[in-house]
Amino acid sequence: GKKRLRVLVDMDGVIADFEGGFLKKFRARYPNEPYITLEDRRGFWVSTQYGHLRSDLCEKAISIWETKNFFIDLEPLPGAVVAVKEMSKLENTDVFICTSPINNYNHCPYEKYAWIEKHLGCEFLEKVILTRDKTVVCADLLIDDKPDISGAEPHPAWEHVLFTACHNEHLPACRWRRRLHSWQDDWRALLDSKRQ
Ligand code: DGP
Repeated sequence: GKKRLRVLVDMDGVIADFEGGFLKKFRARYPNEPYITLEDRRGFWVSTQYGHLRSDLCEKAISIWETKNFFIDLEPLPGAVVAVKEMSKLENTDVFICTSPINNYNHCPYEKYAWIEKHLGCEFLEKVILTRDKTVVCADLLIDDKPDISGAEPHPAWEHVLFTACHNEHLPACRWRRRLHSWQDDWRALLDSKRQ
């Protein structure tokens, strides 16, 4: 097919290791507090699960990603940088990094741009979409680890492909939603399936 394709790639949990970075910094800052291993993570919201473990751990969790250098220090997920660079070099393919910053804007938006420049290169700064509502962004595909993506647009243009993460891997298989299991999975075939 010759159709030009627009792909939105989420950042945290898809190209940047939010969960690993969180756990490492939580354990370093609160060495005497209980924590949730990545194997035991359930549900998208980290603070919700920590709050269920013990109510005061909710705000302790939030303090981790509100601290300076949390977002810039995140490691790229395996294969992500190579995959996104290769994807953006494909013919008839426009790739955007579509990410929701946390509402505490002191460090997060700046560090997200800095992370993109550091790991993907300054040409990708042209491709950043910061939004709290991904449903109003028009594209063919959204690759995102968040299971429920809703907003002002009830019928988003994109097909949401669920990127597998520690918090969503136990969700039952869903007939109408496809997954990308990792960046070792066949993302080229996924894109080709949308070109028709
Ligand atoms: P996105 O992956 O683009 O949908 O962005 C979601 C952001 O929220 C990402 O930075 C991860 C972060 N996040 C994860 N758990 C929690 C939580 O419990 N509370 C808040 N405020 N943010 C969270």
